[in-house]
Amino acid sequence: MLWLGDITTVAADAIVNAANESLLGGGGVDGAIHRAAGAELLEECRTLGGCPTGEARITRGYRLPARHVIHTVGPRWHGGGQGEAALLARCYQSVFARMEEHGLRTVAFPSISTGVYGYPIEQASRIALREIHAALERRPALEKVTVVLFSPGDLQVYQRALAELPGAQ
Ligand code: AR6
Repeated sequence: MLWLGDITTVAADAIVNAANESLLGGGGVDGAIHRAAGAELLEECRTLGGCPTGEARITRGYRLPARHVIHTVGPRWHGGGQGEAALLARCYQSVFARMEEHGLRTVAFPSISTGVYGYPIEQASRIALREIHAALERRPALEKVTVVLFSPGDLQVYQRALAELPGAQ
């Protein structure tokens, strides 16, 4: 379920992009996904008209090994008092809703919001794993969910959060 590496190399029905509301690319994992997928991804994103925070939009994967990209927009961290936790949870829920609509069974997530958007990773990891666990219980069509961490330190944080997740073992 937890993997250390580059999400652009993952072959799955979908990989998730931590995008911004424009859906027109950026730095971090967003930049890496657009570089690896090629210019056609940006062309398709231009047709979508953006995406509000907490929602998700689906495109093809183009040159990626993944068949689709599900773009979601995580919340920027403003100290935790502006609904950040609920918005982050909605990102995960929105991705699973798009998967169900399109009959997708396997997905890889990055750690949404914990880079440029500054969400503390200890808190974000607990929300991510709680939502993934809930989706695996509620959605029988869901086969495999991976979280791809980009540094050993981030992987350790998620491993600790997984060990503490109620009902996950
Ligand atoms: N594979 C897996 N994870 C990665 C990769 C990769 N190739 N590259 C970075 N990460 P971020 P955010 C990790 O900043 O915080 C963009 O400019 C990274 O180490 O990509 O949601 C968008 O356009 C971190 O743990 O996303 C938005 O403007 C995690 O991915 C803004 O950043 C998320 O970091 C979104 O910020």
